[in-house]
Amino acid sequence: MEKYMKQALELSKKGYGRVNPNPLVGAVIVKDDRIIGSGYHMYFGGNHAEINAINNASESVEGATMYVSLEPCSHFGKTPPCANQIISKKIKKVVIAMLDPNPLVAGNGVKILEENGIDVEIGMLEDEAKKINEVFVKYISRKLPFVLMKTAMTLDGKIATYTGDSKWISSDLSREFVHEIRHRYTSVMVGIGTVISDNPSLSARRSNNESIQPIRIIVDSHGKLPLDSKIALTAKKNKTILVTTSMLLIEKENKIKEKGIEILKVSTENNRVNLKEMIKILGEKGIDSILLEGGSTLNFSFLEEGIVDKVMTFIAPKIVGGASGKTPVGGRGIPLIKNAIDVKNISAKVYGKDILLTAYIREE
Ligand code: AOF
Ligand code: ZN
Repeated sequence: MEKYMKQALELSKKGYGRVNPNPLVGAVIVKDDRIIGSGYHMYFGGNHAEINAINNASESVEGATMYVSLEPCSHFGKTPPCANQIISKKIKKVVIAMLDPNPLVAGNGVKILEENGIDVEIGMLEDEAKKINEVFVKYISRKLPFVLMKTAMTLDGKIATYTGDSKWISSDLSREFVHEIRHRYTSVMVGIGTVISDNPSLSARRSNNESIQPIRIIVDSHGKLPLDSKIALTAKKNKTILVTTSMLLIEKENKIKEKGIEILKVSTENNRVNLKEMIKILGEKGIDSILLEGGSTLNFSFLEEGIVDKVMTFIAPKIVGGASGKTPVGGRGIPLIKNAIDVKNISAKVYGKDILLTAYIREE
């Protein structure tokens, strides 16, 4: 029954921000139309959801049905395979929202369950499940971080007035949601221009809950980072990576390192950081997700390189005009509409006084 899978999916979301780069997984065990156990993957390296649900069960799970948001695993990883545990506890049926894209599992979990006489049903609320795990799905198959480009603009498409003022365009409620995303994502990234103009702290500050702090990544090809910026002053507390090139002078490099900032040097492309190389290295370092928060030059470069997966645009009911006021995506731009970057699956939601548009650049 879908209501049980819905509950498994809701449970899985409790792991947001804590399980990366592993998947968000929830499981509910049902007997005679009653929930007798439930669990979710709580933190990276912890028990898988299925095991937590079995361990939490209030009675024997023999003959019961398990609803689980991801195919049970079949591999020995940090923990033994969940499929084996399901079999030995004599669970009768397993309903799965989505198959596991992890090449170590990929259908093998289902195969083992079926070979052991367990009924398996696949695909209940699959689209919802895939959306919740969109970061995992990309990262496990390509080892590249999932990139979400977030912008907030006025109704007339500006991210700042012509004087450069930008605090605040979107409402409190929209900004609260941004902190929720910073909590969920492994890293948050900006270009050096944004550090110089806004002096952001790039921390996650949810008002009602404790937040997991994202790794802060600054793209700064020449090493212009002000040593008295909030980023530099808080780097000993919040992990920070400065992505730069050989154009960074050694003297400045030492000063940046003294602040507790990790330096990542990559090759240059048109005198700037080679972004494709950068995200490949970040993926290799285990960073599964990047929340890209501007500025407009870096946003365009990311889009141009085809490395953005999802866009979220808050539109505030304000108009500021001004020909020189910045827009969310700057850079050189695309000369012809026929070559515009198409977004897919666009959806709109009202967020306080703002409208949030969400769309995808590439369909996985
Ligand atoms: C999880 N949590 O609830 C489920 C997972 O690194 P390991 O050994 O914990 O294994 C991670 C893989 O296990 C993961 O990529 C996915 O394929 C599978 N299922 N993982 O972290 C869970 N059910
Ligand atoms: Zn497992």
